[in-house]
Amino acid sequence: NVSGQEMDEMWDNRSNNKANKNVQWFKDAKFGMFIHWGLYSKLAGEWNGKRYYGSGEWIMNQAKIPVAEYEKVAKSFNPIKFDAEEWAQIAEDAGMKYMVVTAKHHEGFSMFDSKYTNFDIVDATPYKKDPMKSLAKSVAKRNIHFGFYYSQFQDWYEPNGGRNTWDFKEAEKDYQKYYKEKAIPQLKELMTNYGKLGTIWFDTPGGLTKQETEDFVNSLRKYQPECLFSSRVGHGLGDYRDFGDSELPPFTINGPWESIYTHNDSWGYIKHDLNFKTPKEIIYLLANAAARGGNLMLNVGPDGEGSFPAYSIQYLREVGNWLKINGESIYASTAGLLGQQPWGVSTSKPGKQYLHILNRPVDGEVLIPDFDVTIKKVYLLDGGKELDFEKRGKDIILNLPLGEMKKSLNEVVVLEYSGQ
Ligand code: JFZ
Repeated sequence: NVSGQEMDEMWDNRSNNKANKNVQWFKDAKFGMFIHWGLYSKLAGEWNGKRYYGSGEWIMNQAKIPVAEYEKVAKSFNPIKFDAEEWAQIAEDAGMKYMVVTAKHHEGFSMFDSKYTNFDIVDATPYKKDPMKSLAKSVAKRNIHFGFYYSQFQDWYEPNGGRNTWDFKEAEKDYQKYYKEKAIPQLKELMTNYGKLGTIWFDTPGGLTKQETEDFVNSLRKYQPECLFSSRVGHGLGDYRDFGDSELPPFTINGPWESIYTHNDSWGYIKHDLNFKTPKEIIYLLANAAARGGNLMLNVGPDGEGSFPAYSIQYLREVGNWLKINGESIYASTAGLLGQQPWGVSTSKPGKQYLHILNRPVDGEVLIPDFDVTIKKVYLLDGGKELDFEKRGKDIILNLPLGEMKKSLNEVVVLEYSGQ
């Protein structure tokens, strides 16, 4: 078992945690949308009649599709249903405060208009438009921070890019050349052509030494000094820490961080993956991330036509409805003071603990051990009904009005207090 401090130190090795002065928006945001969208979305987990499972965006690698074959997918990629306003509205209605969309994933295909390759959505597809232009605008209009995911090392399309071993020989790769001729110029395009960016979400570092990574990072910082970089830029040079899929840190972690989860089991769209997390499960993840001081960035995988899965639209709207009532307990909150309890977790604001009742006690009794404060008021966040409470030594006992709590999603109890 690692202690909270050890865990912190472990993460300090992955992220410098030198506070970027612009990181407060990120800490307050709590809930973001991740979007994986590329040519793999059109393949939807199937190649030559064979179904692939796991991560749909890895299909080129899973099926070892040669570049010459994969290029043909672009010729029929035509996401006519893509609607930037609709995507941004889904994020807003879900209560999400930032969005990170794949500009280029490991497959090497640019989902934006790039001068440095013809393997992009404008030059290589019948669609011929840059969806990132309108998306950036629609998102910014709603005061949601916009960002790009960019696979800076793995690029399976380029002879000098990382990790394509089925078309190219590792020994013949010149990573420096790839960074110089594609990754860096493309990142400059992303950082100068799409307005103000909240973050660049780098993924899986490689091919550069620590010094080279520092030079790489510094050369980009100048375009938008306020833009945050994710920790996977490598060598501890990111501005916030990322926890992997299905990895919620087990206790409070200081400094800015996010957990990334995907709505079903794949980042990129897979038509035979219907294992979508329910609104209750999403709220559970969101409450737990906030209770430990971090964010949840939840991924959705639109299909090759540009539509979100119907389940994602529906479930995200339900989460958004819950946040309209209970958002006060999430946004701009800090880690809870009560730790993990049998009934759930808490989040904090000055003079307040928000108790997220994730597991309702059968008898309605909620025990808050060892919280020696003067209570001013206890009430349900939804509707404001005051609750009875009792102090027993340093403990506090609350009684939930179970008969009146019929909703299926978890309720939040507000504890207003002084003297801590
Ligand atoms: C990477 C990608 O390979 C994947 O396709 C997806 O984009 C995901 C969001 O990021 O996969 C990773 C990389 C690192 C971890 C988890 C998934 N990690 O450190 O836990």
